[in-house]
Amino acid sequence: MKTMVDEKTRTMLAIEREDQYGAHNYHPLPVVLERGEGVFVWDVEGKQYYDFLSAYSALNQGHNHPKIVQALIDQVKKLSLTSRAFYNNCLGEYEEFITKYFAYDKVLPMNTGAEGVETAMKLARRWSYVKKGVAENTAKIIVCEGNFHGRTISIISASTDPDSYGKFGPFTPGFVKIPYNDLSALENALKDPSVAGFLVEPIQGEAGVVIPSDGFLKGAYELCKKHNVLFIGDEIQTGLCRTGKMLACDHEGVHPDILILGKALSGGLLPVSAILASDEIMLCIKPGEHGSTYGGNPLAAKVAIAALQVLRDEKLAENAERLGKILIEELQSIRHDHVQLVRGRGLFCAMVIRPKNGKDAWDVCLALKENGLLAKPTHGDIIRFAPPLIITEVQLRDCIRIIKETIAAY
Ligand code: IF1
Repeated sequence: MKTMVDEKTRTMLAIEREDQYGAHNYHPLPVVLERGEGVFVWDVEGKQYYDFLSAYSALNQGHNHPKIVQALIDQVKKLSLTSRAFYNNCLGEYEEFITKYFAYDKVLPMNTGAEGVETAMKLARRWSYVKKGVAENTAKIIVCEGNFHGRTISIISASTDPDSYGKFGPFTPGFVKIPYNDLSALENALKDPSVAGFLVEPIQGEAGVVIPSDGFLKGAYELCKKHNVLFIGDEIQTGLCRTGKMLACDHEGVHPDILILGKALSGGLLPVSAILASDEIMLCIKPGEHGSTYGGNPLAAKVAIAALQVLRDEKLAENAERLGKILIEELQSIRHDHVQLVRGRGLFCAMVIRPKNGKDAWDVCLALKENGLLAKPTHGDIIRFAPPLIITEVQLRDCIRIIKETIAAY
């Protein structure tokens, strides 16, 4: 029999321990998870929750998808890491699989999303010097206000969020910031002949699921073509079926010159990222000019193949498209002082909460947690709702009920 003190102690012990020994670079919701399966997670008290964050879309295939776990287990027993000093028998198979899967000539495998973005930045600069004729060390990359591409020094140099870049200077030069979803601002910025690339999220995730106007992505791509600039699609969060298509760029038929993938590329089992491009672009980087110890390791190769197969075999884009319509429609039907607006595409959704009586999105997430659903606010007033894409309609409607009841009780 667990007493209230035990329950409090078990959760609080874990939190206090992290507080004592871990850096304070996060402020997590006060829940301590110990198990995950599919759309569910359980905390150290054994309480079950719907995971409505999916580790920021790294768990599109759900927690511990059996097929992806099996691929990991089978490979880890054989060979997990060789470094790229030697070949291994998995990388070529993965490279052929993923390049054909997304219709590109080449892939450069990395680990975290930020490494993928950094690699894309380096490749765009290199291409501009080698192919476009930009004077060395003058290349510029256009980015959008409100972007989130990671947390390295060069990536935060492109950020407009003080929480990301504040007191981390000096910054990497060469970034031009324009408003998101603004084709005239983009056209103006593209007039600079030293521009190498336009780095953009097809939907801005961290900014709060900000969806551009219809035609923005297509228009941006065409402007980039007109000015011989690379369209660099950061699909780390929006890709891999999250928005109801395999890639968010697919909603407008845009094929990025450089595609950046991460997160669900491994189904949440280990960090796997990648950039894909044509030979003309990718072969601007020569042997020994870029890489990483773990980049393209056999384990990541096999896990990524399985993760991509699951997306396709289980038709997760179609499921996200169909259930996303239900989620967004149901949440938009909520009439409450606290709910300012709901927006989303596929199962990538956000609710903007109007603070009231000193309570904000954080308080709503605490109440949702008590009711068995985990979500996390971003920028104080926005709650992101992004369940694993394997969720069933019955489970989704149960989550909608929880969200509606929680808001109503507010
Ligand atoms: C954290 C945010 C989301 C990303 C896009 C690159 C990366 C990310 C579009 C870098 C990563 C993560 C980082 C994680 C929380 C989460 C996040 F809140 F930070 F901004 F999703 F919106 N491009 N996003 O979303 O990939 O290096 O993390 O593998 O830093 O807390 P990473």
